[in-house]
Amino acid sequence: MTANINYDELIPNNINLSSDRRLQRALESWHPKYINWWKSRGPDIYQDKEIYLRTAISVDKKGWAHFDHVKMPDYRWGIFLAESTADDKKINFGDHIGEPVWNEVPGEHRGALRRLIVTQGDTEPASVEQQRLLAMTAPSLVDMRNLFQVNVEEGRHLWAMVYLLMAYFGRDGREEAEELLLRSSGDSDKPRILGAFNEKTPDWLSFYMFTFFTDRDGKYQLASLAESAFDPLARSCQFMLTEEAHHMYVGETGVARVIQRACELMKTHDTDDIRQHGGIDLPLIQKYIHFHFTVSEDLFGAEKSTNAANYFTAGLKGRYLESRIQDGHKLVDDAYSVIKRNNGGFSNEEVPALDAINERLRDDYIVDCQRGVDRWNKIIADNGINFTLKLPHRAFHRAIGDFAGLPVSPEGKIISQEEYDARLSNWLPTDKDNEFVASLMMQVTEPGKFANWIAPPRVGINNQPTDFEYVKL
Ligand code: BYC
Ligand code: FE
Ligand code: FE
Repeated sequence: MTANINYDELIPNNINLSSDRRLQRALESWHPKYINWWKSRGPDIYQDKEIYLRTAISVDKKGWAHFDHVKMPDYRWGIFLAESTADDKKINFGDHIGEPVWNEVPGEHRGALRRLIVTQGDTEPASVEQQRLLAMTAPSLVDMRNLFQVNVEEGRHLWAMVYLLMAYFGRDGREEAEELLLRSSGDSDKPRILGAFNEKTPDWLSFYMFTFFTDRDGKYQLASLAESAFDPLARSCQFMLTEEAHHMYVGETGVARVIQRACELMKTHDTDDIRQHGGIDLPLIQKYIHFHFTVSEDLFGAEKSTNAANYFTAGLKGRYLESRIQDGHKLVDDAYSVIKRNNGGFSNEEVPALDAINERLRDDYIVDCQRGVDRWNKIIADNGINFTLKLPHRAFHRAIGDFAGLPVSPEGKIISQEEYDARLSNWLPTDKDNEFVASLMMQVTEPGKFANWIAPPRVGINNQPTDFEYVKL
C-alpha cells in the first residue's frame, strides 16, 4: 500500500492488486458489468463529451487531485485506501479496545460487517441513478460539471465497497457485488435499501438539497465506519470522506446561490412574490429543506437500536470522531439523553448510551446541518431581508423510529392527524410547487451564463474562471 496510485492497470489502485490474481480477476470480471450499469443507469447524456473532472492520483492529504477533460466512461474508477496511520494501529472502542485492528474479517462478525458494507455500498449507485436526468436541465456548464464529478465519485465509492466484498467475503461477497448493480432506485421489485435513496431527485434544487443533507449523512456514516476495527473498511471510508467534502460543498453553495438570487429578485422587484419573475421564493426553499432534512434524518435509524449497540460493542462501527471523545469508549455504564414522546409533548430521557448510538450520530449531524443553515441565513440578512430558514423539529415528518407517522408540526407540536393533513401543503413541497420548480429548469450551455433562478458561483473549479469550458459540448 502506497500513497501513490498505480494507473498502469485496468483498475487503478494502491493496494498492489496485481499481486492478488484471484481478486484482480474477480474485479476485472465485475468491471464490464459496472460500465454497463454506468452507461444504462448513470448520466443520461454527454457520456461522449469531455468533462473537466478531478481524478485521484494519490491518497496523500495534499495534492491528491489531478484535473483534466475526460469522457465519463473513461474516468479511472479505482481502489484507493487511506494510508495506515500506524504499524501497530489499535482498536479504539468497544469490547476489543486496545487490541490490534483486524486485517481479516473475524468469523463471528462476518454477517454484520457484510450488511454494513452492503448498506453503505447500495447508497452510492442509488444516488447516481436518482441524478440520471439532471444534466438535461443544468443551469450552467459549471453546475453540469459538478453533477458529473459527484456522479463519478459516487461510482468510485461503489468500487470501494465492492472491493471489500470481493477481497474479504468470498463467494457471498461476489454475489452481493452483483446485487448492488441489480437493485435500482425507486424500483418497485428491487428498490435500494434505504428510504431516501428511493426518492426522486427531479430538479436542481432537489439535487443541491440532496448533496447538502443526504451526502452529509454519508459524511457521518463514513466517519463512524472509518473508526472500524476492520482496518480495510476504516481506510476505505477515510479516503471516501475526502471526496464527500466536495459533494456537500456543491450542495451548500448551490442552495446559497438560489437564496442569493431570490434575495436579488425580491429587492429588484420590491416583492416577496418572485415566482412571477422566475425565482424560487424563500418559503419554497424552506419546504425543500423540510423534505430533504427529514428523509435524511431517517437514515440514522431508530433512536434506540440494538443493532447499533452490537456494532459498537463488537468494534464494527464507532461514533463520530471516536478518538476525540473523552470517555472510556466502551459505554457499558454510560447514559445518553434522548428525546422522547411524553404526554402530548416531548421531553428528554436518559437511556443506556449503547442503545443510543444512532441518536447520538443524528445529534452530531443536526448540529452540522444547522451550521450550514446559519450560513444561508447570513446571506439573507446581508441582503437586508427579514426571513429565517429553519430546520424543523426532529419529530416532524419522520418515517423511521419512535416518531414515525406521528403528526407533528415543524415547530414540534403534536397535533391531530386532521390538522396535520390539512397543513402539510404549507410545510412540504406540493405537486404545484414541484411543477413550478420544474418549469424553471432549462438547460444553459453557454460558458459563463447561468439560469435566471440561480446566482453564479463566486469562484470556478480549480481556479478556472466561471466561463471556462467545463463541459465541451
Ligand atoms: N430506510 O436498528 P435500526 C451515503 C431499518 S449515505 C429503510 O435503527 P440500524 C451517500 C434497519 O435496517 C450513508 N430501512 O437500524 C449519501 C433495521 O432493519 P431490521 C449510508 C431502515 O441498523 C449520498 C430497522 O430499520 N451509509 O453514503 O442500527 C449519496 C431498525 O433500525 C432505515 C450507511 O447507512 C431507512 N432509512 O441503522 C451517496 C452506513 N433506517 O434489522 C451516498 C451503514 C433503519 O429490523 N448502515 N432501517 O431488518 C448502517 O449503519 C445502518 O444500517 C443504519 C440503520 C444506520 C442505516
Ligand atoms: Fe458516496
Ligand atoms: Fe457523496
